[in-house]
Amino acid sequence: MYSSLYIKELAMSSPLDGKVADALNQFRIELPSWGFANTGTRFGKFLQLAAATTTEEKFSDAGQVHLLTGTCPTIALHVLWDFPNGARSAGDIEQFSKRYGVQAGSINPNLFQDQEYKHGSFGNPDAGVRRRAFAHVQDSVEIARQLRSRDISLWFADGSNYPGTANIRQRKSWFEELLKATHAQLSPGQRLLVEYKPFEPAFYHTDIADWGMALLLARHAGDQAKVLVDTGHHYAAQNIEQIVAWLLSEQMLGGFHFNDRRYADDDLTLGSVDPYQVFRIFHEIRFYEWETGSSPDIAFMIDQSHNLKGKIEAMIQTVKMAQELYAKSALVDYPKLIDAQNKCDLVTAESLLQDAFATDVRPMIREWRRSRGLPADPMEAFRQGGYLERITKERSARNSQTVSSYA
Ligand code: RM4
Ligand code: MN
Ligand code: MN
Repeated sequence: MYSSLYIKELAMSSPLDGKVADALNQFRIELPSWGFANTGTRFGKFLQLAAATTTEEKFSDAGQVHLLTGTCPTIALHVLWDFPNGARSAGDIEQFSKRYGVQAGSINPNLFQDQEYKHGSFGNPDAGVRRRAFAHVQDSVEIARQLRSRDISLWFADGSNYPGTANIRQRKSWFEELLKATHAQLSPGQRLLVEYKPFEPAFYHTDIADWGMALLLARHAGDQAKVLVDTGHHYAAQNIEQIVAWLLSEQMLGGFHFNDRRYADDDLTLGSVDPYQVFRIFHEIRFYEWETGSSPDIAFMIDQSHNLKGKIEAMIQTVKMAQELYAKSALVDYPKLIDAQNKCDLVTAESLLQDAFATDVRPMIREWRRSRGLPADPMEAFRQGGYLERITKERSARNSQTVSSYA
């Protein structure tokens, strides 16, 4: 027999349940193919026997995460790493999508690994290297078209290490020219996402160092270009949600690369260091949607490579955390918030965010999962499911042969 108090609590919690369920029904987050392969730090790799060694295995692992969470229908692909035969690999990718139930998501050209790019790609003083970089981006747009992928996501390692060694204005104009030329290659439904990063691997200047530079370049390129915010690509203490609010109001927010960090671009698990930061970002997005009645097209993506945690577990943990924080952000009472803001009632306004953040949404999420035929606890289901044991057996020989040294 339920006590009347319990029944009262249930009835009181139902509007919250509805808000959480609506938020989770909307929420999708893209997995990075590179997050399933062996990666490391610049000092070396710690090899995992279960890590994916082929593009097909990356699809298989991403398929597991989607199967258990129902929230990750797409996988971001890196052209150099996932398309060994360039555009000709697109057919294989389509097969993998069918086999493993995840579609190709954003397409990421690689403009930083080849020897030619030692001094940059779009910003390289050598016109031949710039042409080569542009040709690679053109191929990437073509790959995206073949796979019906909407977003081409550009991150540049371009920059310089010492004052006076690069003509910053000249490089800016090369970027303007080539991003515009890239935009001209897009089909109507496609988008160009421009990512920024203040340092690393270049340590004196990077050509697209912050959101303002990315915004100017995207505007110059054309209507289908938007800014991509990688949460790890900011100086410590920077107010990322303010950047998000500004990009929303300029209708220039294209997507996110989510990860957490303690110091710089650490690529740690989302929400592991500062979950309130991510909650505040989600809040700005939902508040904007509520106030304007619009639903901006924002690609939520994970950009994390875990070299210590098990890769699939770390992704499941990330997706669970992302869902929790997104669901919490759906609990902010906007009419009350606007009223408190207008009256300059600081404590009430701030508390509305804090109360939503403090709500334990996990029981509601478990309920939502059950209602969708998903395991109530995807991590537990993964640990019980036997997938990890199977892939460890299948892949360990190949993984133990991989070179792990840094130099
Ligand atoms: C960069 C950036 C890019 C990612 C590369 C591998 O720091 O975050 O998005 O593709 O790393
Ligand atoms: Mn990124
Ligand atoms: Mn990064």
